[in-house]
Amino acid sequence: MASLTKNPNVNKWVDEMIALTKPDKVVWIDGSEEQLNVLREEACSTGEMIKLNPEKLPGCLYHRTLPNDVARVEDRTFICTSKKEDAGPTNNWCDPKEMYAKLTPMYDGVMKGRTMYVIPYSMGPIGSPLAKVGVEVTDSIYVVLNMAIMTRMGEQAFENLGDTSNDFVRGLHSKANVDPENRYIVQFPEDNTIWSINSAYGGNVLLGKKCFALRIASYQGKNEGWMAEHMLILGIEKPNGEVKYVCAAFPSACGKTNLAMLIPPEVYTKKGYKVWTVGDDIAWLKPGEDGRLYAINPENGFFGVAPGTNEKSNYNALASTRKNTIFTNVAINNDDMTVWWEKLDKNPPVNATEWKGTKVNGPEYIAAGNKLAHPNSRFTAPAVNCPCISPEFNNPKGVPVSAIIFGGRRAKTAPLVYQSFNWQHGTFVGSIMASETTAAAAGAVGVVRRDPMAMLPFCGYNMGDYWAHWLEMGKVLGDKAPKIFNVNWFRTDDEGNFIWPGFGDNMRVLDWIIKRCEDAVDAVETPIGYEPKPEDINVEGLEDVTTETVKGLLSVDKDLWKEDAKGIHEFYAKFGDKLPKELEFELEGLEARLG
Ligand code: GTP
Ligand code: SPV
Ligand code: MN
Repeated sequence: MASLTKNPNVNKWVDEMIALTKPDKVVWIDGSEEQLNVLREEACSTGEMIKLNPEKLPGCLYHRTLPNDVARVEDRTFICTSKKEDAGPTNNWCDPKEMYAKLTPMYDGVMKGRTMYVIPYSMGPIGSPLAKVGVEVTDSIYVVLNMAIMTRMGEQAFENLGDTSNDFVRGLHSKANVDPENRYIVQFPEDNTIWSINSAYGGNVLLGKKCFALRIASYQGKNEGWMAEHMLILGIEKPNGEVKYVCAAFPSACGKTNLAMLIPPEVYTKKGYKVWTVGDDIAWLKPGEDGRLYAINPENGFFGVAPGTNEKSNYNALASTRKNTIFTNVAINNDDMTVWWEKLDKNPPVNATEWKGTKVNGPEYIAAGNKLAHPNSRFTAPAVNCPCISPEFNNPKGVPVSAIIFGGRRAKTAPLVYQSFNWQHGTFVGSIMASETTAAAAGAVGVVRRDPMAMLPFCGYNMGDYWAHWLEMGKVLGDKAPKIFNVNWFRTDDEGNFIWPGFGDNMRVLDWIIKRCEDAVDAVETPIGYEPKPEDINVEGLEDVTTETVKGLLSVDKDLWKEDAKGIHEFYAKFGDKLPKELEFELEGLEARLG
């Protein structure tokens, strides 16, 4: 099939990939519905995808991956820069030459008997000065159909690139034999290149997402004066119609999609407050002409965690999945070919197929201690489906950011919310983030680990240089910089129950944050930062939470924090002289204030 572009750089690279992988057939993805329909039919005829109930879930498809291929694999993810220190102590590193030499034989002829799909895509709105183009070649229809939802895919991306530019990210993916022993997710930031092999799962293979929009883009952002962050973007509309935008960085499966789409509690909706979603996972941020920081969402859909999503916890996410959505590793209700996952409702299907593909009696299977859906099962839903998608979603300029919020899962240490003293201290607050691990990555769940800015698995260069870049951006933005906050929805009581109701009620905390940005409310200075006066968190309409509860949620246990500071010293020590001295200074300041 003929190429869709005259761009010689693209054509040369695609030819090289064809020569390497030797597919039987090459299909250029133009992005048309006709072409996508042919691929959907083909995938359903081979069993790769399953068509769901056309009345209840129109346009929806189901896919299950191999049980050994259900999450990102951080230990098999590499940053290959010529110098080891440019990848830094938190990334797996390998010399690019060595890595190319190791992987090239694995790709040699890997697409024999298969079709190669060439996917042009734009990360960011078409025509946006902040957008960037990628081309992914893959032997997976599942990847094509997901990229069709997650990105602006097809010929239009080549219009953005033009006929001569060489500024596109080259992504090579083959599922090969889906062999976990030979699975590699490799970024070559210096070559604008990503090679992924032996996986067919989400973040490992939808190369526009974590591999490009975070790992490669964070590296580009450092060199070009912008930032790529693991952040949601939301707009809070106030009763007077004004909209304030905030970005929030939480680690994987720690609540970004939920916060991005929240429905405020009645005390707020009846006054006229509303929340608009711009993005739920990734933000690209750049100073605008007015000197403020502007954010775009490079994605075009949501690759969201299914379990826990329901009418109450996230009405808007659930509504987004009712048409033209792909479900991965959830359970099927065979009576009506719909989908089910833990906490969707209280009625697991009796005639169920669990995520690995075995027919089971749902209630009995669960009673025996099993899960019907994998904990990291996901939906891929088009952003246009979201009832609260922001009118600014496609704005090529992005939205101006008033506040940046960090957060993680901490059972004890971190309070409900606090504000940093300034940008430099805020960078410190982001750098010391820690969170309990989740099912979004392979490995143990529930272990506390440092996850600076929620970027530990996604920073495409030395984290010390990344912090320096943050500090530099603060200098560029000056007094127009967003205010920086930290939140924790996950404090638990002695029985391990979450104390804060979370979800829609997180609006009560956002309210205080916005007021702080407007200088409309006072704060209390504590050793760790500014905290709300407990009575300034609105608890009207809450059943189990009083101002007294809030007071508890805001308490700072100095001994726990002193213990934490020791851990931070150890963590910082890994970075040697790459650690910005400003952060060392902030850590000393914290310890001095703790006494
Ligand atoms: P990634 O897509 O992996 O980056 O995840 P995410 O950060 O978008 O997380 P998501 O919003 O999908 O939430 C993951 C899990 O956290 C779900 O099981 C939610 O039910 C749960 N969760 C989200 N928000 C809250 C909250 O405010 N409180 C509590 N207790 N749980 C929450
Ligand atoms: C995450 O793990 O942070 C995700 C899902 O958003 S994945 O696309 O697999 O990275
Ligand atoms: Mn994520």
